[in-house]
Amino acid sequence: MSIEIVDEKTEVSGAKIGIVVSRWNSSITEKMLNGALNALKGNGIKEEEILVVRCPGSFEIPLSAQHILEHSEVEGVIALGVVIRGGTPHFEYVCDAVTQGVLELNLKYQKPVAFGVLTTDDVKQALDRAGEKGNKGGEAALALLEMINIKRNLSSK
Ligand code: DLZ
Repeated sequence: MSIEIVDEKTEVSGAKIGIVVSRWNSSITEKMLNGALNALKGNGIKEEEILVVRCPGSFEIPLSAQHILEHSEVEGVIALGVVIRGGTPHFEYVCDAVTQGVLELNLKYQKPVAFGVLTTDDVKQALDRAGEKGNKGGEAALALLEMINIKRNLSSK
């Protein structure tokens, strides 16, 4: 008997990918978008296979991602946003809404929607996670590619 291992592989070819990026805190979300694009292109995704949709704020991310899933042929979506506690009186509500919304899309469409939404105490923390000390947009892109590979692998059985 042999053990089959389906593990982290991020190289993907021929996959259309959607990215929804919030314009709120756009100087930070655009850095995350660059991180995501670099990670995709570095792992076999061609520019013409990437669809980028910008939306007003993180609250609008789930519906925007749903539109992408409904109206395009993507294999998955990367959700990018930044919610900063200090500047957001209803921080918990926005965070809960986007987190729950993204989770529901994953299960409803059975396609990965990677969660690249920063929820931070201040701008400094957000900047650190958007390029100064790693890039969560790039990390979300790699998570998405891994999930696409898991699905491809298991659906081919
Ligand atoms: C209104 C608002 C506030 C105060 N803060 C943020 C934030 O830190 N990050 C973010 O992505 N969006 C924020 N928004 C906008 C909401 O997400 C949403 O776009 C508006 O409430 C309109 O529905």
